[in-house]
Order: sequence, then C-alpha cells, then structure tokens
Amino acid sequence: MSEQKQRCGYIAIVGRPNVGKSTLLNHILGMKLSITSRKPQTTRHQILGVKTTGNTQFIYVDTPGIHQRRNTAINKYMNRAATSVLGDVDLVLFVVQARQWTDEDKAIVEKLKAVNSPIVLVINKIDKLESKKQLLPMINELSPLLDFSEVIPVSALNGINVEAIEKTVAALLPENTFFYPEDQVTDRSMRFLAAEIIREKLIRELGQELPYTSTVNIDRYDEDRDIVRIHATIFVESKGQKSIIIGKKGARLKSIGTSAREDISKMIDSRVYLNLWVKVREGWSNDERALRGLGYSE
Ligand SMILES: Nc1nc2c(ncn2[C@@H]2O[C@H](COP(=O)(O)OP(=O)(O)OP(=O)(O)O)[C@@H](O)[C@H]2O)c(=O)[nH]1
Ligand SMILES: [Mg+2]
Repeated sequence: MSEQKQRCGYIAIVGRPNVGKSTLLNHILGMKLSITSRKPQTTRHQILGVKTTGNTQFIYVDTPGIHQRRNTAINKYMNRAATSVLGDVDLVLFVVQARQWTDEDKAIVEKLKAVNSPIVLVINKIDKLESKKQLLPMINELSPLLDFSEVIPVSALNGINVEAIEKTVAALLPENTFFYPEDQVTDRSMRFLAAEIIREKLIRELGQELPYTSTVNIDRYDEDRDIVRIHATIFVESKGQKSIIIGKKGARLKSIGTSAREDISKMIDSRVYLNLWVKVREGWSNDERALRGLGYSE
C-alpha cells in the first residue's frame, strides 16, 4: 500500500511594523493567536502558529516588525527575533502594505537578498485602495526587487485572497513528516499567551498615551478545578506611566483587566480570576539583564 507523502515546513512572516503580519497569521489559523493593534511594534517575540490540513502541516512563524530604531536593548532584541528566523525556514512571506512603500521596507529587501529559501511577496491591506488599478504600479515596481516566487495582493483583515497564500505555500513546502501533533496550534504556553493578551489590552486602551515602555509578567498561573487564577504585573519605566495606566480611581486598570480576563477566559475555555499590579522598574527596556528576567531571551 502506498502512503500519501506528507508535507511540512516552516514559513516566516516578516515585514516592517504594522503591515498586518499578525492579523494575517490569525486569519490563516482561524483564531486569535497573535496580538494585534494599530500601534507599530506590537509583536515582540517569535510566535509559532501551526495549521494541519490533510497531508500538509504549515508551521508559520510570526515575528516582530523589522525596524530602524536600534536605540534600545528591546528594539535590538526584536530585530534579532525577526531576522534570526530567516536562515532557518523553508519559505518567507514578506508582507508589505499596499501603496505604503518605505525605507524600512527597502532595508528588509536588502536583508532578504541573503536568504536562500523561496520568498513570496504579500501586498496587504488592499481593502484600503480606492481602486484595484492602484495595485498594478506597486506590483510592477516591487516585483523586480527580488526573485519572488509569487506576488499576492490580500486583505488579511477581511480575508480577501488569503487562500491564494495558503495554496502557494502548500506547493512550496518540502516533503517531510509532521513535526507537531495534528491538533497542536502553537509552541507557546497559556501563561505566555495570557501575558500577551494583557499587553494587547494595555496597548489598545492607552494608544498614543503610553510610550513604548511597558511589559507584562505573569507571577502566578494556578489552575483550579473550575477556575484559573492569574496574578500578573505590568512593568513600566516611570511613576507618571504608572498613574496613566491605573487611571482615575483605578478605572483604567480595571477596564484593561476586564477585557483581558474576558479574552483569556475565551481562549482557555475556563472561568478566570485576574489580578493585575503595576510596578515601576526604571530602564528595564534598555537593560539586557532586566529584559532576560522579563522573558526577552532567545
Ligand atoms: N484595513 C486593513 N487593516 C489591516 C489589515 N491587516 C491588518 N490591518 C490593521 O493593521 C494594524 C496592524 O496589524 P498587525 O497585524 O498588528 O500588524 P503587524 O505587522 O503584526 O505589526 P507589528 O507586530 O507591530 O510588527 C491593525 O490595526 C490591523 O487591524 C488589512 O488587510 N486591512
Ligand atoms: Mg504583529
């Protein structure tokens, strides 16, 4: 009896901040795995999203936006986390934004010149275009920049043409037996994902008010019979930031906590008790040792 050959491989999703990489991953997986926001530099770590269909297992790696702000230790960490995958994957999805070609995109093209695996150019946010005609000049301009296997315009938010990516990827993946059990979705722990959800609510609630200097640490994650009890600390860099997050009579922190608790509860399908603290740790984002202690290590 002949066995049907399995395909399996790693697909890096890379691009500058805010182009929609995490939104794309979530759409492909059909679930909210990676946090997203209108603010650039939302994703800070590599996150695996595994999808198994039929005889193919796709192992996507969402990455932080590759950027030019190399001033702090955390910015350097994020660029490393994104670029270090490039040598290790079977395929790269280079995500750009329709009609928003910037110097940061150009710098990524330079990095991709050293990559040996196939590269697919994904032009995202086409729903924002007034007319489809606006796409063609961009496709013509970008296609010659690298030897792309394919150029695919999509809207990750609305799911327009995302299947075309999956089809292209499936055809390019190597023959391999599956690396992960078929029902596994990620390599990340619930503890990690809970911290990410809290961070997302923090970013979304505070928008431009919060400088890019907060992080979340899960102090305790206890699973009881019918409830999960989570104690988490939000670290910021100054007293001023702390009081912004706490808000008037604690209203802000409460609302961040409520929406985080709801999302965590949905994700783990359990009742959740969430206790949030805010603490000041000056200079954590530019201190290699503090960063490692807060989970920023390869
Ligand atoms: N209109 C529109 N908005 C989109 C689309 N895809 C993503 N967005 C929005 O763009 C913003 C950034 O999306 P993310 O998925 O967080 O972007 P990212 O590339 O992961 O960003 P970083 O993690 O910061 O590198 C969010 O507000 C998304 O809702 C799209 O196809 N159309
Ligand atoms: Mg992201």
